[in-house]
Amino acid sequence: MTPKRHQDSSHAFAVRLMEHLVVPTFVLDAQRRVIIWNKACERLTGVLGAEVLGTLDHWRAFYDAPRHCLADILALGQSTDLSELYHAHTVHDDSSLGLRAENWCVMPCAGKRLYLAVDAGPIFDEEGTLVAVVETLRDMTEQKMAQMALQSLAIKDGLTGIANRRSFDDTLEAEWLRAQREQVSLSLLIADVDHFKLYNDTYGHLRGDACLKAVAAAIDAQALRPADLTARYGGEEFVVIMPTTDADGANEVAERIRSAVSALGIPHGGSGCGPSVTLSIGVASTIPALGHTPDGLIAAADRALYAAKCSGRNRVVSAETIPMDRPK
Ligand code: GH3
Ligand code: MG
Ligand code: MG
Repeated sequence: MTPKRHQDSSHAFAVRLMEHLVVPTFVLDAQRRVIIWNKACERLTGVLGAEVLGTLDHWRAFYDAPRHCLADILALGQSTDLSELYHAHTVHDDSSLGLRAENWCVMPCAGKRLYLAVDAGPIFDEEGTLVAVVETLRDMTEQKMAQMALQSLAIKDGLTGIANRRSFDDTLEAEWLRAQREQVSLSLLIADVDHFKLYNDTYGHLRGDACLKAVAAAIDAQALRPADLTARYGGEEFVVIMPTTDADGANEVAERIRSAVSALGIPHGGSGCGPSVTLSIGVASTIPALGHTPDGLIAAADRALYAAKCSGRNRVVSAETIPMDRPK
């Protein structure tokens, strides 16, 4: 075989190898035109090589509006765009290794949204000039969905779907420190379903669960600011953290919540304590002083709740001034 023929056949072999590689792969030349679009890439994207070869249209396989893919970013040397364009990304210390990123892709031709892990690697000639960029793709959708489900399980209450006790503790700690730093008000309310033991005894535990779900949704719907957090504190007790909200604002929210739950009209008459399910609510607000912990705020809201129970239930009581007992 002559050297020329040998070169031709090894080039043909390299192209065939790329074509049949099980990893979805496409290659751009230095002008970012598609020069290889392998079969696995066709299967993943639903776009045929014939539709994109020789064009700058590879983005159409992944997104529904023009934008750069990772291979373009590498070819253009614009890695500063990565955080804007990708959900997650890594820039290797050694630039010859290229770029790595992850993203949710619309996949217009495949007809399903996929979470793709993408590597873009540069190919240089003997002089060190960039001649092509290879982009390989991995479908990570299942792993991403499983990870998101686990994350959601860790922060959500299983019965009501609102935040759980753990996210309440974490959020209160974070908001406390922020309010302390910025010296702004932080408010907390604790709501407790009135005579709920009697509700369970009268209507059964399953209806009790359904009642808690409805009450949680009604409370959550009234905590309107994006920064507010509604959580299940435990049993039939719910909490709302209201950052940058003073006592007046917090009392308004609490009254709205009380009235919304009462308006649900969940019958509680059979138990002989009122026509429908109601809440008692304790509210506390403070501008956190240095050296204090959120425990004082919780204790104050709890005392206000106790006062609401003792003074007849279905009401809001505010602990306007909070004696902060224990510095850290
Ligand atoms: P009060 O008006 O003083 O708050 O009276 P209460 O009966 O609501 O208070 P108590 O603390 O005596 O009862 C709370 C009840 O909440 C008892 C418990 O069985 C019920 N409970 C707690 N968690 C759940 C739950 O997840 N599902 C159901 N169905 N009931 C629950
Ligand atoms: Mg209770
Ligand atoms: Mg109760």
